[in-house]
Order: sequence, then C-alpha cells, then structure tokens
Amino acid sequence: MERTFVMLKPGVLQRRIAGHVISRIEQKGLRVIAMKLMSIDEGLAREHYAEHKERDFFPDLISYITSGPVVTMVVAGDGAISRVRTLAGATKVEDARPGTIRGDFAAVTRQNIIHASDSPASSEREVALFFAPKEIHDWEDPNAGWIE
Ligand code: 3AN
Repeated sequence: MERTFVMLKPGVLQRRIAGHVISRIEQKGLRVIAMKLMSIDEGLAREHYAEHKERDFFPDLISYITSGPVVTMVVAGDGAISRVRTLAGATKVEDARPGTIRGDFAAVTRQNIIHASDSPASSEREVALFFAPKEIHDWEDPNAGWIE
C-alpha cells in the first residue's frame, strides 16, 4: 500500500475550496490517513523545496508557502503517488487540463493550489518532514475491494 504526502497551499483555505479539493481525493477511493492545519516557517519551507533552491521562482515560492496556513495530509492507496499526481494535474497552469485540481482551480503556476509527492523517495522524505509517526492513523475499509 503506497503513501503520498499532499499539501493544500495557503490559497486553498483563503478561497474556501479545501473541501472541494479533499473531496476529489476521497472520491477517487484514496484514504486520508493523516491531516492537519499548520503554518510553515521559512526553515521548513526551504527544506521541503530544497531541490528548487537555485530556481528564480524559489524566493517567491517560499514567501507564498509561508504566507498563511496550509492543510497537510498523508494519503494512502494502491498507486497513491501517481493517482494523486494525476488528480492534481500539470505543474504549469497553462498545461493543467480541465477536470484536474490545478486545471479547475489554479490560475497562477507559483500558486498552483496543491503539492503532491512525485516519487516514493519524495513521499518518504516529505511524510517524515511533516508528520510524526503517531500523527498517522491508518485505517481499514471493509469495502476496499470495490475501490482500491
Ligand atoms: P510539482 O508541484 O508539480 O511537483 P515542481 O516540484 O516542479 O512541481 O515545482 C514545485 C512548485 O514550484 C510548484 N508547485 C509551483 O508552485 C512552483 N513552480 C514550479 N515551476 C514554476 C515556474 N516555472 N514558475 C513559478 N513557479 C513554479
């Protein structure tokens, strides 16, 4: 069973669309096994996005992600990493197709609504960065055979 780290960026709460975005993940049959509202400080933001530290958009990305509370989650399911990436849609808003979270809700690439781990290694690193093991509550669904 795969796990992936998901973050709804500050604009999601500001626009009151958190429920819509979380619904898409649930409707796909994935399981939310950890979730919290939190503010990210600059150090955590820099660590999370370390791979982008040389990019010209990095300072803007850090200031955006620390500008208000975010919703962080651990989402589980078979193929959860690629399934959530598919739900999220393309990074660049001009490429994000209608029906995806970014395609439907994001207008600015730097503020593209959602972060989702892009590989098992990223997922492991990011889950550990944002969640203590005791904050993750795995649960079983007796109907799993129908949806996973
Ligand atoms: P993704 O979030 O789809 O995995 P990454 O890891 O390439 O994409 O980028 C991380 C974040 O950096 C994006 N979610 C977006 O907020 C921002 N970003 C990526 N590319 C650009 C860009 N060309 N211009 C502005 N912001 C960008």
